[in-house]
Amino acid sequence: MKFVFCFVVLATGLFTGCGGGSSTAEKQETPAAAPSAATVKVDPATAGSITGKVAFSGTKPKPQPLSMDATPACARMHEKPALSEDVVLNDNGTLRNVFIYVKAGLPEGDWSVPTTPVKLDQVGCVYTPHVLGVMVNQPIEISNSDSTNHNIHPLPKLNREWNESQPPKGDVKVKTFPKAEVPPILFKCNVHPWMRAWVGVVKHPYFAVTGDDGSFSLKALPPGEYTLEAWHERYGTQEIKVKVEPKQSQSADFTFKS
Ligand SMILES: [Cu+2]
Repeated sequence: MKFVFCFVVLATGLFTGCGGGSSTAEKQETPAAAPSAATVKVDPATAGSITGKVAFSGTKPKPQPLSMDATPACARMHEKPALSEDVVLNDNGTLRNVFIYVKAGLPEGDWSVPTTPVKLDQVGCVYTPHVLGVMVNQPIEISNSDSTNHNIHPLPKLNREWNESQPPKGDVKVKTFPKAEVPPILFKCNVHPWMRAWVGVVKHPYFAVTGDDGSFSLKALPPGEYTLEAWHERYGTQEIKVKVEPKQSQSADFTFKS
């Protein structure tokens, strides 16, 4: 076995079956409030990584301005119209807002869930960030930085749908999703039809979203043969198979075509 399973005995707090150095072995910090019986531990002595980028080829779509005219409170928060983020191309020819995760190949078991929240804000009547990833049961803190009302409305296929308003600078909402869900969950706002965010929910920590250089990195992976999936809201999904040998840094590049 190239990785070590650790069995957490809740009643006593004892750990059995763990390799040496368990106190420093984990990258994930605090375990979830209620871990189940078998939590996967990754042996840092053999862990590897996958890094890559998401290129774009083909006809470049023109960024479309969002029409906020119907809501002056939103329009006046922008000197120039905000642009739709459904396709964002970076200067280096890569594609932003691609959600990448390990779809298959990880060891069976549960993964420690960080208690650190992932943040989703509403700024200038735009969800920020546009695409994000979170682990199953990891808290998502949703805030409203605007001086106008929003109505947060996720439309999951596997998790429970909800729909709640949030007043200007209102209290932060803390939400979780108990089931893994990719393609990511679409978040809408019932007040402002242009507002969209996408939240990918994964049961393990191996996911990333491409930013302004189109790159991604999945670290502390146990050695194994993996299927990576990259998802983009306009261009769909792609898969790559990647084999990670012990301590190896492997690369995997995607290309989306228009
Ligand atoms: Cu809104």
